[in-house]
Amino acid sequence: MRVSEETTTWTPERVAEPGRWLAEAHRVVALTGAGISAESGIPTFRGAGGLWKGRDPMSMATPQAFARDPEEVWEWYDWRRGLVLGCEPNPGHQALAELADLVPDFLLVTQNVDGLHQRAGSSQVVELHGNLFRLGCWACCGHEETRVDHPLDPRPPRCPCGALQRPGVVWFGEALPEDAFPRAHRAAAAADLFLVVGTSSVVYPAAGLADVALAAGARVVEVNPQPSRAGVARALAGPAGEVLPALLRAAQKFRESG
Ligand code: BV8
Repeated sequence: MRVSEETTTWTPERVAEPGRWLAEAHRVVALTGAGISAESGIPTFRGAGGLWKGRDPMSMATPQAFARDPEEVWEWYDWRRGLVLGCEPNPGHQALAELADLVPDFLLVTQNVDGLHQRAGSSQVVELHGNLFRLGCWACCGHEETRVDHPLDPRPPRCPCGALQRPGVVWFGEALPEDAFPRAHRAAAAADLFLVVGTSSVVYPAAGLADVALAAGARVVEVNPQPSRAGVARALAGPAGEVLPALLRAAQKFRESG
């Protein structure tokens, strides 16, 4: 793991400078990963334990797994929906929702499929990897629906076209939603400041967005107890639920001081 020489163990005093960067920025992008939902009680993909309900997310989140055993994969996502519905957004999600009111041009891009950013009040959310509560058609007929009732059913329901329905998420080896990544890429290329929050930065093309921002001259700030990104202007080594509210307060304080 390469750690920036700017790694700062998180303390409220040490977010003053990144807070000023945030207060002075015109175009900000925040890219979030599973880590921002960790304090809400949702396991990360590669965290300690790493198994969800005894299954490895990396082996379940593939079209091959669904083709092999649609009921097992469907039931695993149904379990995740139940888990997420029992969780609440945390102060990290809420801070990013408030950030949208502070920054003239803010885009929230998430790899997460749990919908917690929306439940925290974020309105503009680019979901690169889909959403647990959206259903698609396994035969790709184009039918989509959003279901928030739980449990849906232990077996995959049928699409109106007769094929199985599938979780409306992007599995490994699948293309991202056609408008999501280009929109995120454009915003990263135009950003003054790019926040990387709660991600191990190993899944592409999402992980490449910070490199796009860096190449375009943006400052990159990482928020993660175990920072991993290279080339960042500052790595705040702490939990998003504490660091993001402090960063927002520092920016608001700088703004108020005129
Ligand atoms: C694509 C939805 C091309 C499902 C997810 C071979 C064939 C095809 C593609 C590939 C291939 N080899 C590699 C690839 C590319 C592949 C990829 O990147 N693989 C990796 C594993 C090497 N990517 C893809 O397949 C993508 N598609 O490339 O398509 C294409 C183009 C055209 C046509 C056809 C194909 C699709 C990737 C999307 C996969 N779906 N999720 C589901 O959820 O079930 S990805 C999954 O990983 C989640 O979305 C998750 O968010 C994401 C990334 O993980 P992280 O969010 O970073 O989570 P992680 O656990 O890793 O890290 C958590 C971090 O939080 C840690 O750093 C930790 O320190 C930190 N943390 C912990 N606590 C806190 C905290 N931070 C802050 N606060 C805390 N409290």
